[in-house]
Amino acid sequence: MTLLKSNDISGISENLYKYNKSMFNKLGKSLAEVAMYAVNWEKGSYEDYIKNDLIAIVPITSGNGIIDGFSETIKNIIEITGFKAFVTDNSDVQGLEEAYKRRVKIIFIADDDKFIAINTCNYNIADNSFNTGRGYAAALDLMSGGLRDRTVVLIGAGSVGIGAASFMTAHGAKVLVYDILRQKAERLRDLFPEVEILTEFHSALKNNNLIFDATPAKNIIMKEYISESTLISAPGIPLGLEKDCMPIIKDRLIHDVLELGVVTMLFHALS
Ligand code: 2YC
Repeated sequence: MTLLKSNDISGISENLYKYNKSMFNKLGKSLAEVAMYAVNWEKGSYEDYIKNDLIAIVPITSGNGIIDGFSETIKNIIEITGFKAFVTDNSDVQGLEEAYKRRVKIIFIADDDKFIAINTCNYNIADNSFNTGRGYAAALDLMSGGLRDRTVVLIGAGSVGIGAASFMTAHGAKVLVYDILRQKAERLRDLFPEVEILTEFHSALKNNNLIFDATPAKNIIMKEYISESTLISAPGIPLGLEKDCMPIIKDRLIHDVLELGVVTMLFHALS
């Protein structure tokens, strides 16, 4: 998992309103609606939850320590969906105590290895990587008009790839998975037997126009793989596309640093 730096997230908060609108214009759904689709939300409108449920973010000082702006950015992303959220005054255990004393519904916490959201009532635990995969797969489904019977090339079989595969297989896509560590691709196929393992992904990228980049690698998607009909879901940083792909792929790309994954975590934790 790529560790964020403060300047990776510095521009997110002031762009949230615009980003949410662009998501709606591109996919016909807001960030919250894409997330609800991703987690198969069956609880009707979430307005009642907004009124009653409070969300806390607890800064965690372990490992590389607090990332300046991280908790505040998570708070702002949650609040763009309409929920009330706050960053605890204290970090770590004292912050957890503060959140519980304020009887919050969901607690977001992240150390260097895991980023989760905990539901204090039903014990749901939403993992950022798995839910980022699901949220981005739901976005690819919406951008493509539906993944049923379509082939998707999934590069990366880690937690993000597993989340993506769980959504895509459930929605009838034919998933071709490649991972530089074959045993990770085999582990993903154990979870989703209908998935096919690729021994290399270059020809698959040339012959298919739906791509999910679930790797932390740079520059693995070159412009010779991109056509006018290519659609790409590429969560997180670094972005796996080479720079000269951008004028070709244009807005047929779903990519952000944290936003869609965090909102999908929220609705998974609430569900
Ligand atoms: O400020 C804090 O509370 C820090 N402990 C937060 C550390 C987050 C580390 N994780 C990451 O940078 C990446 C993010 C892309 C989300 C998942 N991992």
